[in-house]
Amino acid sequence: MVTIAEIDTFIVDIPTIRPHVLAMATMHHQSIVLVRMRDSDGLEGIGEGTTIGGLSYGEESPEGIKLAIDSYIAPVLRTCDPTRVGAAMAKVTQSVFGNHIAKCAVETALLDLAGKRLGVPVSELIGGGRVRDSLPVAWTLASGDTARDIEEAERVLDLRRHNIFKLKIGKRSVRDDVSHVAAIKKAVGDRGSVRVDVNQNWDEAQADLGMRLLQDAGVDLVEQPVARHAHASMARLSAKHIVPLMADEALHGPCDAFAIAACSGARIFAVKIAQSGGLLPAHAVATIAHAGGVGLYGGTMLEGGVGTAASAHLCATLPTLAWGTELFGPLLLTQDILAEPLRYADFELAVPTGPGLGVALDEDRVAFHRRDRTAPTLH
Ligand code: MUC
Ligand code: MG
Repeated sequence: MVTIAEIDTFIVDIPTIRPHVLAMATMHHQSIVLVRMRDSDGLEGIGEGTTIGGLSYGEESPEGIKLAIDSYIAPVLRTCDPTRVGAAMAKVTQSVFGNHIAKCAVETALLDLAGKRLGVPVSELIGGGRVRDSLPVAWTLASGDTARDIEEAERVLDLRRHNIFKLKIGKRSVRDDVSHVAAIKKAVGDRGSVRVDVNQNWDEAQADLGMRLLQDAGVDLVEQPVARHAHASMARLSAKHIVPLMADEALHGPCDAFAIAACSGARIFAVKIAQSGGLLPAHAVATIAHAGGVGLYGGTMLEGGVGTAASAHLCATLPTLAWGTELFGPLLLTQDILAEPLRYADFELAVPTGPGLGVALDEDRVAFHRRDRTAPTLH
């Protein structure tokens, strides 16, 4: 039997190109957790598990993700046949509760290994296989300053890199946030779609007002306006407003997807591989959405190149993806940790075509940004 000979988990900290202002945190860097696995045949698989703003976004931190993998998941994986990804992940799930981001990182590495072994892209190993080779990709305007956001939108429109914009709101009063969004929508006009993400920061009454005003301002979608467990509020808001509500933090895998679809809590799902616990459960989330008439969007945890490539492979298998994706993570970072960066052009991200994830790490950059690197000696 093939076995896993080596598992290395480490954190790399990469500065962002500008402060990224979200309702719950302002990011100045991203902490990416990478997993590298070598099997007994010498093949290598890589995976990523990344969250946002330490512990401010969710229940897993970068340090906790590494600890869960090193102390609890790796010992189980050492007893598994890595060529049987579903069986290995089922065994991991028997002994590790929750920890979806950590599970996503190792599942990604196993899928990378499996794809390399079979000589096919990861997207051919999920669902019915790949149905698209490129994905529409949004950009998040979150500098914290309206004029700077408009300049940024103009620049990426000129570059033909993005014509979908997601604005992070929820920090200021509802009316101040709406004025900020309306100014950006006015500047962008029909050249782009403007959406907002409230990251759970409104109560239902604020969301009611916000959704009405945002709809009048020409906004196309409102993401997670209320708390993730407030399914009844989400259902009332979805029924009341024409602008669709998208679930994000509320979705931690297929069980949540089923519950939200069943109560009509959202008309769009942001499918995230990390939040779902991997590409395979994320595909199940998408299948439930499809069965329930819920639209699909490929979400991000602002991953670096490895996690973004993995998300792209998942999204490439979805027959319907009406709301596009936001797989722009590497573009928010000052350094790309991939040997060959992902390709963004004509408002789309090209899904890698090589075996496995189809990406490789830039080993020098990774070594430099590794949190546990030994300090360079001065001569
Ligand atoms: C989120 O809540 O969706 C996605 C884009 C971005 O800027 O933040 C993330 C997180
Ligand atoms: Mg969100």
